[in-house]
Amino acid sequence: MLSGCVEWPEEFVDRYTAKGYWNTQTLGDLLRDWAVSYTDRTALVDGNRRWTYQELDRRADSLAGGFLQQGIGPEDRVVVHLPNTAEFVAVCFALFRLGALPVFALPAHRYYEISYLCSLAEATAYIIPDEHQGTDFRKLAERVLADVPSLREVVVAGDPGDFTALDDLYSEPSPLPEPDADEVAFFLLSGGTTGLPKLIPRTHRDYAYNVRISSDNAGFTQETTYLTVLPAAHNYALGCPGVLGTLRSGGKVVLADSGNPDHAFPLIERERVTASGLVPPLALVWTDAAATTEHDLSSLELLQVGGARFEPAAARRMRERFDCVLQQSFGMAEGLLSQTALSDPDEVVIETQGRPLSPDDEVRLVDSQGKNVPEGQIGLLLVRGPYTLRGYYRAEEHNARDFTSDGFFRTGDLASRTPTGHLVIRGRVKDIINRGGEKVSAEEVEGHLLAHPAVHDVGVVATPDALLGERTCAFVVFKGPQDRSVDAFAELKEFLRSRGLADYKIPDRWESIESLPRTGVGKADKADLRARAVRSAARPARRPR
Ligand code: OOB
Repeated sequence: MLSGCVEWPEEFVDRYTAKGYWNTQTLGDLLRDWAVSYTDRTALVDGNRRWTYQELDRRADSLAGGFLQQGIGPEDRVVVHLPNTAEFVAVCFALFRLGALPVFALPAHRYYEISYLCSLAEATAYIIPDEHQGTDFRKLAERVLADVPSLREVVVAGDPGDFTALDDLYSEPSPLPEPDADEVAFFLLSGGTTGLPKLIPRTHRDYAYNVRISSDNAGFTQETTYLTVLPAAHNYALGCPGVLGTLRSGGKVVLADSGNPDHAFPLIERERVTASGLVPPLALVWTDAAATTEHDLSSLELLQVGGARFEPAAARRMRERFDCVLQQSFGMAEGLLSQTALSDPDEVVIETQGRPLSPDDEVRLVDSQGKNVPEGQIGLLLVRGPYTLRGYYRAEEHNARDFTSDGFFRTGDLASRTPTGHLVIRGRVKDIINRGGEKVSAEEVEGHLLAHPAVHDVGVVATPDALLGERTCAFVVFKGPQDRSVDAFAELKEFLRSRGLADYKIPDRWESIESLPRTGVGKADKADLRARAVRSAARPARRPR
């Protein structure tokens, strides 16, 4: 396995292979099979473009040849920063076939995240759109290129400016390297328990299994039309079952740039969409919009909701509003997927986050000493299994903390289990804000704020929100009393933007505080801060700009 990654111990390799979970096909091989089985059926719809399975397969080969000529080869890390477009899918398969390793950045990421990812992964190439939602990605790339020594190549989907055009890379098919299925296929980003995101290596065989079990659990077939509204670069929409699970089933993937009902509902009607995956805030918006829409949504058979806690009341309303199956989905880029089944009764779908998908997902719920809690009680969720990582990439120190000595991943989530084995996610101990499915590491934002000369100390916590579930609240201890104004917060926001932080990480609410409350061991008392944030939310917000 790629150096810097942690292998599964041999006994597990043998077990997962013997049970047929893992096999020798790479993700690139799978597309070859699908092109043979599904030939000229539509694989992708992107605006007015439609690619068949054969065309996607041809494009993947042709692009892979072009990447190779450009000097991008096996084990090269390539930061892929593309929105939901057909190019995203073609680029993924081209890189899978080469054994080059996509590092999936989210469309919302900006200079700070991208330069960090490129440096951490020692990326040789960076793939971008020309522009997306008002941002010129070529400008972003210029900055990143100047700062990251390993980066040699910027490839642009669209008008390349001074860089290389993706369209120019399509070339005559040439012999390609043949990566092994036990190798890393790509990197996902961790939602972050610590300051900076970590890279999660996913192998061909573990992810192929992930895609297989999740598309089976969702009942995907050739008749499936999946609408991709969340970023396809995120595990949930990529392969749970998402884009890859639809392609595996011979269905049609409709790529959308936004989940806004104004955009999504006409697409559902036009393409006769049968399934989609949403985060809870989007589920709320769809539920409201469906009441008055003039669009025909009757083709919908399955709506998945996951990424953050879905309140039972909201789930119930959605279940009543849409004449289709609701599926709760609890997952993580690190691996474990727990989803309700199509046949689960309403109460289970509304109240639980389903059951782990593999019979060999070993889930433990433990107390702070690592002892199993009694059945039905809340514990820290640990997991080990055939598609859950054994270690982050190049992160020995974190790995020592985030994994038990026998290889269980400490998810940082709190859960309980019903007598039927369904998981109910009850909270978490990791220091993140789950902003409607988008994960914000408190430590990361605090680090940036501490770099501002007026800031003496800072604590970032979640505050409850009716739409997003949680929003971010920053408690700031200023160095001087003159700084404690709304203007000072506006400046801090601007400061975070100027550092190139993704917009979703910028705190929604700001409070100044004399000093941070401390726990007995001197750490910032986040529980106290959260309680203060709830109290202050009852007062009018101080939201600069
Ligand atoms: C998904 O993946 P990530 O990596 O962005 O975030 C994982 C974390 C989990 O550890 C948990 O804290 C939270 O997001 N989470 C949920 C949840 N689903 C994820 N918390 C409560 N209820 C849920 N249903 O978010 C992800 C990956 C694949 C499929 C679905 C979600």
